[in-house]
Amino acid sequence: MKLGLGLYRHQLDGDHFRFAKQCGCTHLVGHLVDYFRSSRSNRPGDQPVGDDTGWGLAGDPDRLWTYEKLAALRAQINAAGLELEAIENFDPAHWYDVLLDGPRKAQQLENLKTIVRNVGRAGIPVFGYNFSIAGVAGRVKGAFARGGAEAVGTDGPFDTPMPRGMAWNMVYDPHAPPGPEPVATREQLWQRLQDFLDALLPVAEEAGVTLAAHPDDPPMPTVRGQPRLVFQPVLYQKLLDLRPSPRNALEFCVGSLAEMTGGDVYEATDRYSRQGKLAYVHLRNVRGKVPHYRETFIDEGDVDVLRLLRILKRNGFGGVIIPDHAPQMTCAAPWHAGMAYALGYLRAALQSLDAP
Ligand SMILES: [Mn+2]
Repeated sequence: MKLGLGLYRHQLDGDHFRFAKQCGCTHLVGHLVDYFRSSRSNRPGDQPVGDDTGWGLAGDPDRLWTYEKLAALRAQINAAGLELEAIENFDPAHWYDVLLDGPRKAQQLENLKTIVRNVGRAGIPVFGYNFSIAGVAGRVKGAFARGGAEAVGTDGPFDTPMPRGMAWNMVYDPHAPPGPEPVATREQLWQRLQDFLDALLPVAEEAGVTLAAHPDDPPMPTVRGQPRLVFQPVLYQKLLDLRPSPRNALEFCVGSLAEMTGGDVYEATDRYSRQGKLAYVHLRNVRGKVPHYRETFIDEGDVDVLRLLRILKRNGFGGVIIPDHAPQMTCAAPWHAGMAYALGYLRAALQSLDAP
């Protein structure tokens, strides 16, 4: 197993690459969506949370991520002695009507194909996505982790209707007419995923890019009144079986799976890693389940992380593990300290698993 770090768009620079290397990482996962653009409430020093207006303004619908930009990013990361394992998340500006089944859907599926082709040509093996109408919404922030470290969680369902002009918890059209976005049915949402996979998988197969699906975060049956796709562990199997392909795989988020009300995180880890379906792993700890859970330090929540890593090793998982989120530690560099703590813990755990 390989240790990696996920970096937000504004962190894709030499200092953060060196920080990852210093923490023992060999791989990076990069975000190109700017989750903090024109945001009313998000601070770029931590994972995005936002308020009922979402994280902020989505990107430029007409500017797709080019081969040149992706290749330059990979080269810069390689020069720092690291590999770029994945790009994580599409910009809502590039696929809102794929999620909402709107009038620009056909054009936006072409957008996504272009991006996946560019990612493959740049030699980046994985694209992580989260097929979600409301996105990562409804979380709160507080002194939830050990010693009062700031972390996120949920305080109940969040079903305030999603306004028009929003998708995936970002604003793609600030001038949209007022009123709520019509609510989709669960069947419609699965049909939209199927349309996405039918369009993208042949391109991914040709481009050598694995499409890796993140489960719902938070994994509630609805958020903003809109249905969710993978909010129970068993629904990951439905996603895989919908369109079987070596390029249809999982961005396996242990924290989100542990927050789910059904199933069991160890059983789910065994089941999906045995199938060889984990493209890469988000590994964080959590206390409680939806609709009331808290993110914690990696060594203090409900998940026995060492047991989980033993399951991955037993099933031959050789991919990248990143800490996903970490609580903010009280010091001059809260994000760095939180990540360094999680990475140090994971590095020790992986070394001890590999010891004779
Ligand atoms: Mn995750």
